[in-house]
Amino acid sequence: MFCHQCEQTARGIGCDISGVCGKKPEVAALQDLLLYGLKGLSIYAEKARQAAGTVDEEISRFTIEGLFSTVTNVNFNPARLEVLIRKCYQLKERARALYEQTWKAKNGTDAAKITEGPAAWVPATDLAGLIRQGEGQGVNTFHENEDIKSAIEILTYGLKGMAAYADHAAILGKKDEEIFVFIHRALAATADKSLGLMDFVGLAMECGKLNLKTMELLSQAHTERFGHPTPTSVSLGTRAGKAILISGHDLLDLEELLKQTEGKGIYVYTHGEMLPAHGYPGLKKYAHLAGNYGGAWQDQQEEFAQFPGAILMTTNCIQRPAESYVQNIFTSGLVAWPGVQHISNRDFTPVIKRAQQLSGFPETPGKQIMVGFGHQAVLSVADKVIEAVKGGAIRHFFLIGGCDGAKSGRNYYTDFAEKVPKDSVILTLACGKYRFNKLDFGDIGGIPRLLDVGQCNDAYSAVQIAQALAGAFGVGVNDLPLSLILSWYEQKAVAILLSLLSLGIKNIRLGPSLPAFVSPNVLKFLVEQFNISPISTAEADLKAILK
Ligand code: SF4
Ligand code: SF3
Repeated sequence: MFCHQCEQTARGIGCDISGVCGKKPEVAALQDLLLYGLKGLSIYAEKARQAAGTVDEEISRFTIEGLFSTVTNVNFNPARLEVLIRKCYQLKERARALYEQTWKAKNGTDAAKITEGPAAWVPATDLAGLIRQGEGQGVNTFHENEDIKSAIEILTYGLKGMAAYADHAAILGKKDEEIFVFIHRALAATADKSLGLMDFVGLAMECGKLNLKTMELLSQAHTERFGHPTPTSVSLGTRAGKAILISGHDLLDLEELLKQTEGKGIYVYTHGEMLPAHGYPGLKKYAHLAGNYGGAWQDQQEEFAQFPGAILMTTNCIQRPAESYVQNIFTSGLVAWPGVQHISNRDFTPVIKRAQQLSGFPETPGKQIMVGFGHQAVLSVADKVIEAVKGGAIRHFFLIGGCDGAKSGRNYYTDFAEKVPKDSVILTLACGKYRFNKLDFGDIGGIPRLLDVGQCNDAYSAVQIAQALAGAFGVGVNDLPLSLILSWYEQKAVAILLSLLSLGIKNIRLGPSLPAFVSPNVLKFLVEQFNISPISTAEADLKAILK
């Protein structure tokens, strides 16, 4: 195996024996094969669309589900990956038939056969054969030129992240054909050996633009269903009673769980990226949505072992469950771990039953933290904010956000937030916030100094806030007293980074380390075009920013 798609990749180079995340070589091979199959599917989906004007929605939905299944910490189950791979082939053949039939009907001749590459791929008949096929399709086969390979990888990981958000939006009934068209076109391009470096750089920028659109769609999906988030205090204490912990990003799973647990004496706690759910009127109306438990994903083995109830993992990021809680944990959606019970169709009966068998919590008071500062909430007090900036009460804004992870270097973000001067405001989003969201930052004339904008996909909200402020001051976003201090871990962060770059946002500081899949020349290009820089120390970076 060789995988370096995430930040914790072995030695900062690549996982080649087994994944630091727990991904075994056979799972890596199956994910590589699924991606390869999706390229073949995309080649025919694109051709079918050109010939027939459309492809059926199952093909588009499957493409995003397939991509999302290869994101870090989502699907570790060979059996479920095999099902996806076989379905991928079936849909590829359906797209091929649609293309060839339409071609023949229009032109009276047979369409030229594609005889090699992913479009011509036929899956092996058994799992061992699929693994062998996947072993020959890893990232190192993407291109022989190091820089082109790097650009293809950036595009691929951006597409994976974008697919995750498109899937969340589609689950809530929001779809956009333009997004599907782009994903098929871009995935097909990754297999096209005639394309050069700047083609992929262009596609990566386009991916950033389309990902912003995808996050906007998801934001609409969330706010239309659950209302706009409002500032809300969340308890870190516990309520006496049975308990369920829900993690990940899927708010529909949470809503269903809340409905199904209503009146059953069970309290529901949010974990990780589910924390912003407390800010949505349509979710906080459930009195048994009790509070937030634990930190970011990388602490789950310790924290889940101590959780006296059932645990539900939606979307990502699951880690190998310890023996002590493997009977208590469940997966939903695209998440899968071998031996962990999977919930289909949002019927959470097994989760509820398990929670009822476990002891639950005693009543324990806890600290309160604030969430719910989405773009509507922040922009409703824009006048106050603008006045505070003009009057000198607010000197600078820092967006400190992104993924959390296990590396010790991530203390930088805690350190940075603590050292931000008292006359500056911190905006945060995604699970990286757990590095500092339980600290007291106080306020500036009633404006909290720490504003939790939401999940990683709410980067859309942060962009809305930045653009509105830039508009109010009559400057560009790069001219605002705003600095972006980002942390990345998995591929959704790559998609968000591409969105920010596609908006022309410069001077981003990125850590805790730079992606292993960015070649020296591509990095040079990013530095020249966007002045991206790696984080150094909190003191030095703050000094440089505020000088
Ligand atoms: Fe390694 Fe990350 Fe790939 Fe897992 S996802 S195998 S940790 S690079
Ligand atoms: Fe975190 Fe996995 Fe990326 Fe949504 S939950 S940000 S790492």
